[in-house]
Amino acid sequence: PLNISGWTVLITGASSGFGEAMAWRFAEAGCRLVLLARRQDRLESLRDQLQFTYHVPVHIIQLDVRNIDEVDLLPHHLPEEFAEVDILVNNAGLALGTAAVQDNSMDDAVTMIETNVTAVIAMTKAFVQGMIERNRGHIVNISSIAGQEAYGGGSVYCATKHALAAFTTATRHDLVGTNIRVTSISPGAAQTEFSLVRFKGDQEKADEVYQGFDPLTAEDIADNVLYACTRPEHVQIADILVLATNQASAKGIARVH
Ligand code: NDP
Ligand code: 8X3
Repeated sequence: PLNISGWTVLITGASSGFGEAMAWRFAEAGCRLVLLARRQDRLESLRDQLQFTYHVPVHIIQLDVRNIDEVDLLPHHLPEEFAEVDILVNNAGLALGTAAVQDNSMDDAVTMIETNVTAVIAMTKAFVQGMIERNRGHIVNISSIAGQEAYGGGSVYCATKHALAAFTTATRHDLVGTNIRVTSISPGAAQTEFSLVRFKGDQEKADEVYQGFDPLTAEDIADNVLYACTRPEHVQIADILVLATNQASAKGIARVH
């Protein structure tokens, strides 16, 4: 495998779930980390634990990725030792609600589109410029099975992840003559704060999503990201679709116990 020790990795949405699990795995691999999310207290505690355990440099950024003017300036505001981002993981994202199309909240729709799509376009533009100059880099976009199939009650979320799938493929086309790799990871049902956010803090409803089967964990997804990033330089993992064992499609879940 490729040794990524000393590489600089920027992870959006590092304050919980997949992003947090990836931070641990990249730290274990000896990477320098830039961790971004809105919840500063979570990031501070994660930074302290990572530095204590792995002694790697960690820089935290409190930012709402929907603030695309700030995103544009991010590469210029990073401390010098973190400025050359080698791996960008566009992970921050969310689903809000399970409304049918006639009941969609336009506020929720705009939040999902801005977070899951617009922000990824802005982050990619901001960081790919330096990657092209250095002819080195890896962009990992966290998509979803919802980027490959659409389901009732998920119209906007599925539309955002389908948009992300198209953006990821087009990004690969634009960068095909460079050494920059572009990867999409598409998880199925994974137990993180995702459902708690989707159901706006209703823990009972969130728990129901995972009842009766063993969902994926954040660590499973972090494993996939690390796998993609540590392949030899001539190997570009384009897309990984990863489901729970008792899952065949987004809603095709067998609840067996
Ligand atoms: P979590 O809710 O646990 O984590 C989401 C992360 O995104 C948090 O760190 C959150 O931080 C951050 N985030 C959300 N909105 C913003 C924002 N506006 N600005 C900055 N950061 C933001 O969920 P997951 O770890 O499960 O989700 C990560 C990604 O995986 C998402 O893109 C999701 O769509 C995708 N996914 C999840 C699946 C699942 O079943 N869990 C399956 C397939 C894909 P903070 O609130 O502190 O800003
Ligand atoms: C999250 C998985 O099936 O809820 O992206 O859309 S699903």
